[in-house]
Amino acid sequence: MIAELERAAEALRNAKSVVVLTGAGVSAESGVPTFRASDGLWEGHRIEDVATPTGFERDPALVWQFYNARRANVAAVQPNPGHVALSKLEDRFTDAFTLVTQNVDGLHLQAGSRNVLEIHGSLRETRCLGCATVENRGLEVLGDRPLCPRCGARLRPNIVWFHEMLPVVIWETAQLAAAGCDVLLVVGTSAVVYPAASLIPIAKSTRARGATIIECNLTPTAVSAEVDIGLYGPAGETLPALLAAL
Ligand code: BV8
Ligand code: ZN
Repeated sequence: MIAELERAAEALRNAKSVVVLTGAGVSAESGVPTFRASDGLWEGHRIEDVATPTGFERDPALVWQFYNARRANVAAVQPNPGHVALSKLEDRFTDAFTLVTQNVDGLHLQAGSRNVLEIHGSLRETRCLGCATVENRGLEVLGDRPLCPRCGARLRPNIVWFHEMLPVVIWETAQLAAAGCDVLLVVGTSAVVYPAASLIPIAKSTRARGATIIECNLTPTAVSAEVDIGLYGPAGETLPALLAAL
């Protein structure tokens, strides 16, 4: 691991622009359940029942119960040393650093990361089905049928569900950053959800010699064969170690 750590530090030292892609694994040590740790069930619910537009149409109250439970969970947790290490890494790259996250828990922002692209939305935000207003409601638990204070229509979580498009400008920005980076750090993701996972081939293919891909994960993943450097262990340990090796 030491040799890999030194190779990863060397790649970062020589990088002009860095992109990080994070998934649920970076928040695991904060106590936020990962998405796939269970067998395709998520907090006891089937994904199609709680994280798809049809699931919301079928039973909006169940979906709001699921998201209210996740809001309450995230309200009770703190960023872990992995989140903090990524915010310190950004300090070293000033404006050539983009953190793309699949997570909706807001813990990167809470840890001080600044250039954060939340490509799957945010637990803190609601979106009105009537006037489309997006509001940051913090992590207060909303009822199971919250209504828009402006127009009275039903609210939904401002989250990208399965079968939904990612927010266009945010996703375009993420792709452009990945296409132009020297190092892509992939942290705590099983890399099976698309289009998020496509940032890896994008980073590898669009530059003359491709970016250096570093994977920081508890275990190898579906993309481990494609990465240049693998740092395996808890992100709360590997990321601070990587920062210290810089
Ligand atoms: C789209 C918001 C199309 C919800 C999420 C069939 C039909 C329809 C679509 C598809 C299909 N087949 C494929 C698709 C595409 C689909 C998809 O990718 N499905 C997957 C399941 C195969 N994608 C979509 O539907 C996307 N939209 O395709 O639209 C379209 C096109 C044009 C026009 C209209 C529509 C939308 C995808 C976004 C879905 N929303 N989140 C919410 O969060 O409430 S995705 C959800 O999965 C979470 O965001 C989560 O982050 C993400 C990915 O999971 P991971 O983050 O990777 O988490 P996971 O648990 O899997 O892995 C954790 C990793 O960490 C593990 O490797 C573990 O080892 C590691 N780990 C654990 N502990 C630690 C650790 N590592 C380090 N340290 C630790 N301590
Ligand atoms: Zn409204």
